[in-house]
Order: sequence, then C-alpha cells, then structure tokens
Amino acid sequence: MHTFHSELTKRRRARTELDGGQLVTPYECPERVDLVLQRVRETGLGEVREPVVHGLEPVLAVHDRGYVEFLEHCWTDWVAAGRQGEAIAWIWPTRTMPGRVIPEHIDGRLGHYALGADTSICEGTFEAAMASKDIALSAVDHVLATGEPAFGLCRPPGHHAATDQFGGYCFFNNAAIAAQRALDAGRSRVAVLDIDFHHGNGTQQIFYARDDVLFLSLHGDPRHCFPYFLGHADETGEGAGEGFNANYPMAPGTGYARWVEALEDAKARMLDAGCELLVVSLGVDAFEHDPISAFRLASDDFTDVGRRLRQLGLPTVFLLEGGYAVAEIGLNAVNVLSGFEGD
Ligand code: SP5
Ligand code: ZN
Repeated sequence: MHTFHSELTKRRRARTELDGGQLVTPYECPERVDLVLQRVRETGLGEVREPVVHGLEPVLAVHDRGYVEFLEHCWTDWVAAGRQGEAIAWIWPTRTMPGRVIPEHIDGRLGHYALGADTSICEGTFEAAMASKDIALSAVDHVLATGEPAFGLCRPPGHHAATDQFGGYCFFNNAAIAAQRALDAGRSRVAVLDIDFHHGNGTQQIFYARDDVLFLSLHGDPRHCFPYFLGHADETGEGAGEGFNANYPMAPGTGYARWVEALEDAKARMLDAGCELLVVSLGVDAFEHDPISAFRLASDDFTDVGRRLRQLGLPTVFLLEGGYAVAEIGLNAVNVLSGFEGD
C-alpha cells in the first residue's frame, strides 16, 4: 500500500504543552513522522508519495470559516500582541458564561476556538495542519481512484478537532475531511472507525446528526480519560443521524481480548449499515507502553487488528492519529498496515 507523506508536517514543532501543571515538551512531536516513515521503508510496505496540494475548500466542507481564519492568523496575532511563549488558551465560555459573542482579543478568541489547554499554537502550526489534510485528501483520493488501500502519514492528528475547535493536538479533522471527500466523490455512506485510545470527539460532533457517515470509536472511558466530556455509550446520534454513532468506552487497563470484542461489534455494524468506504483513524496509543494512555495492546496485537480490518473487504484509508510511545510508533502503526496487507 502507498504511504502519503510530507516534510511540511514537521513545520509544527511546539515547545510547550500544559501537562500536570507544568509546561512539558509535547508528546505529539515531529519525530513521530520520521519513525513511522522509517518503518514503512524498512518493511517495504509500498511507495512513499508526496501529497497533492489542495486548497481550503475541502476543509470548509467540515470546518467553520471563522475557525480556519483564526488558525491561519493565530500565531502572527499572538506575536503582534507581544507575547513571548506559545499561544495557549486559558479562559473559555462555560455553562455559566455561554459566550454569545466571539471576542476580538486574542486571549478571548483562543478560548473560543480551543477545547483544551493541552495544545499550544506555535509558528508553522497552520502550515503543518494544511499539509496533514493534504495527505489525508491525497490518500483517500488514491483509494477512490484505485480501490487499493492507502496510508496517510498525517501530522498533526485530527480526530479531536471539531467544526470550530482545536485541541488534543488536533487542528483540522483529517478523517472527517477524507470522509466528506468520499461522499462528494459519490459514495453514499462512509464509515469512520476510530481506534485511537482517545475518543474522537471532533469526528463524532461533525457527523452527529448525519446518516451518511457512520462513526465508531473504541476508547478509554471518558469518566477517566481525555477528552472527558464526550464519548459515552449512550451517544448514538441525533435526528437523521440517530443510530449512526457508536461509542465503545472501555476501562483503563483494558487488554486485547476485551478490545477486540468491541472491534468485532463495530465491524458488524459497518457491514450492516452498508458502508462503501472505510476511514480508519489510526492512533496507536492503545499500546501498553504509551506514556499518556491506559490500554494494554501489545505490538503483535496491532498486526491482528490489521488482519481483522481486511476481513471487511472495504476500500480503506488509514490516517495516522495519536501514538506517543515514540520508539515503538513505527512498529505499531506499520503492524496494522502489514496485517491488513496480509504480512
Ligand atoms: C490525537 C491524540 O491522541 N490526542 C491526545 C491528546 C491528549 N492530551 C492530554 C494529555 C494529558 C497527558 N497527561 C498524562 C500525564 C502522564 N505523565
Ligand atoms: Zn489519542
């Protein structure tokens, strides 16, 4: 299978992440891309291709224009305000202070468009996010044109990004952009299967009221795990989308035996719903040694995940999401892909 990759994803190199009351070096670092690419090459997975540059139109198909413009200008506005560190949101609209009016002040705008304080904006963030969505688009276009599977080595990741909010290291929702692209190319129903450890709150929100995208997510129970405020099992969709959202929250400590039961249930639902294309939000942070996650999948389990996904017989695009055990990220991600290819 071909891999779509761009050096531009490394234009984002944030120095700070607010974690445990301290500013730490971000878990989501550019080295992740190099290590996955290295493993792709070592295993001879397939060709590595540059993405085609797309404009903003496919982004605006799922994201709010004001949000996109905010991301484009955030860093220069922040610098113009005389700030020294990276742009980190610190005040939000809340239950008691709903925020009817989008503020003009950069701190207020940051709070309006952020859903967490874990994600700093630095120079190059917008450019990297643009490259990441170009990778997703080029990968899905390849699948649409050939029926062959493809891997988008996306970075920054996307599944936490909502219509008009960034966070969880995500800016543009690459999986949502790819799914929408497949619909716009004539597919009538697409599945987005999210196997990242964290709930794909952004993808869920974007498609929650729609029946043309079936969203399924296997993740750490939001009672205990980021993003805490979405991802419960009773969130099943609304309106026309009722029945087209499926969450499989699982307790911290969950191992492969239980996890794979959820995967098989999700597979049955995708087939029942008549999905014509599969977008996999491929986070590998369910790995047992991930530094910020709590499932117990082993490296070999990821190969089995790939084998099981192949059984669906669907045109499939894999898009990289999380995975912070950096030394093993290449092994784990490429294990899924080579399991899918049939080793
Ligand atoms: C794409 C993706 O996987 N995003 C995850 C974002 C999670 N951000 C919050 C991380 C909090 C980490 N705190 C862990 C402390 C362990 N030392
Ligand atoms: Zn994650």
